Amino acid sequence: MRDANALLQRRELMQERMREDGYLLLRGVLEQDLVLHARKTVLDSLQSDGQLDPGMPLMDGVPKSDIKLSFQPELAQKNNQPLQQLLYDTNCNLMRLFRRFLGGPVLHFDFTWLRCLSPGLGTPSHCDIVFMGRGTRNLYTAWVPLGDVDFLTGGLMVLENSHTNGRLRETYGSRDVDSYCENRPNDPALTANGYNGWLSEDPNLIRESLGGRWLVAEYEVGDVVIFCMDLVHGGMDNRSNRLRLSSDSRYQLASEPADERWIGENPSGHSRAGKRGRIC
Ligand SMILES: O=C(O)CCC(=O)C(=O)O
Ligand SMILES: [Fe+2]
Repeated sequence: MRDANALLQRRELMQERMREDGYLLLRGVLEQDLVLHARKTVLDSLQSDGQLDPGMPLMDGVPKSDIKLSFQPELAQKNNQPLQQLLYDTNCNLMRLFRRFLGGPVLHFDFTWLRCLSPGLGTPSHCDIVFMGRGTRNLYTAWVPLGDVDFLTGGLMVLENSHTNGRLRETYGSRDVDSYCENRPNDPALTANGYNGWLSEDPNLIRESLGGRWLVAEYEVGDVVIFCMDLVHGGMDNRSNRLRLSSDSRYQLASEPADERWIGENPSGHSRAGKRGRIC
């Protein structure tokens, strides 16, 4: 991936790069003390639940060998005050960055996707639009490494130019994981085994079929990647003995419609309350 730090002061240049690449990699722009504090808060909580190897330093985040963790949004909520501040405080760098990039007052989703990925396979390839596409498409994800993430630990990867694929946008990209057929009793989409939203579980196959390269980077505390809803991305495998900690959160102009599943005190998310029927 290439970084976009040189464009930071100019909204038009950031917008142009986003149209061109589908992502902006920004190095060292977040408050490092808040990132580390957020990491510590997550690890403190895992440690008090007995999930970390007590023989290893806390901040290394080494899980016990029999512990499998992945998506842990409960560790991102109000009790993780430094993370909330880092991601959503209007006076902190990330919200300021979005104000500049979007050019107006910013609305963020209240739900935070917090990941503590155990050693093992990475997040399958997907576009975010299928999980959060009921409002504006002018919506962006901020992927924030909560700690340094090298190639062994495996962070975010993005598929080059995939956001410009019109056919993908019209097919896969027009789906909604929480939509079901009202006129089909017991539509499996209503159950927990409904469509999971993945484009592919095999990053090599999807690259061969869509073209482009998988673009990767190693990340440090303070970095962030911002990307658009149509960019195919995933997570690299974690081949280390540590957890890979990161958060992803979402931002848009406050003046544009928002996907109600992710807004409010207790967002409905992909629960039954978030399902929407249609006639098929
Ligand atoms: O962190 C990951 O493994 C996946 C991240 C992701 O899908 C996202 O930020 O939207
Ligand atoms: Fe995603």
